[in-house]
Amino acid sequence: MDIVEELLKHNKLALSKAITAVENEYDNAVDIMTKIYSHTGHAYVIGITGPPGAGKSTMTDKIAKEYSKRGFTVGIVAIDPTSPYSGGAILGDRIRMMDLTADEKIFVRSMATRGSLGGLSQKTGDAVKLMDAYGMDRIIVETVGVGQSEVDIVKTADTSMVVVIPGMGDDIQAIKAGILEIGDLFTINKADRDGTDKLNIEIEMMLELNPEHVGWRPPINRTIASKGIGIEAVVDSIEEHKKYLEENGKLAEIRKARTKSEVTAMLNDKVNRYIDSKVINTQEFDDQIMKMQNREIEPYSVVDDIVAKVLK
Ligand SMILES: Nc1nc2c(ncn2[C@@H]2O[C@H](COP(=O)(O)OP(=O)(O)OP(=O)(O)O)[C@@H](O)[C@H]2O)c(=O)[nH]1
Ligand SMILES: [Mg+2]
Repeated sequence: MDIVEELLKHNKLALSKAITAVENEYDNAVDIMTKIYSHTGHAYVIGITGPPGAGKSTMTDKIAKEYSKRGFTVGIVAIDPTSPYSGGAILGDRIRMMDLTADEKIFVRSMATRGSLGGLSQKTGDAVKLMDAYGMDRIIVETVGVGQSEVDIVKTADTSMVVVIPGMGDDIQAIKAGILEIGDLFTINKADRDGTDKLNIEIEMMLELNPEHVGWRPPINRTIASKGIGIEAVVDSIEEHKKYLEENGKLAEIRKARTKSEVTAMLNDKVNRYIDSKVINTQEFDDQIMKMQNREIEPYSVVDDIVAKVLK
């Protein structure tokens, strides 16, 4: 089958095959991405991040169903964490999201991290574009928010939601450190637990001190995701943020910045690969290094010469 043609006709098997091609860097991956690009830019992308076990998958499941109820199609990209924090979470995600596959309007795809987070953010971006070209109205990217790379993945999103839970103790420091800046929305999940009010106040105080959010005050919602409580309000908040970004021209702005950083990453990647194969891994380069060791030549002009040659 022609994967691109079928994908554009809303064939889920084609979508699945296209994501597999991108994930595994098959030969046809670049061709697929090239052909679908002009069909992207319609979906609205929501990033959901937060500490391990916060209920992100449960929440994603419920949000997708709420969107489906409102008549939207939803694609989900779940980043399978292979970090030591979350042993067994992979199977858990699959099981919890299993009943979503019964919904025609929803498509779920897990992506393995396999320890290569750098490449993962590009692959996540490609998976999102494939779902976008397929015609998904909303795309949710779920990732565990523990490191910078995960934060990068969330940058694929138009609206980012940070899920936190009461009783994290000092872990709130971790949220302060990196994730706070990216939160357009905060959701306190497991609000059936003690410490919800205290956490709410803490987040409010942090937001107070954070000058990033001019014009948009990130709402703090409370949910019990496992029971589906509070989900409608979360979806309302997401849609309000979308409206805010659109009405202020900010959506176009952040999407332009995203395109720029994506293309910059692609460019750097390509140039680095080229230099690796044509320069670094050559006998000539080895010889030059040896001469530098012996102080027969100096590296500065060598680098200038190489750059001039490569750019020619
Ligand atoms: N008490 C309570 N438990 C919840 C709630 N929401 C989710 N859970 C439970 O919390 C556990 C973790 O939920 P997940 O949805 O897998 O959490 P996650 O953030 O996706 O986890 P990782 O992907 O492993 O980081 C599950 O056992 C859920 O049933 C809630 O609101 N209250
Ligand atoms: Mg999960």
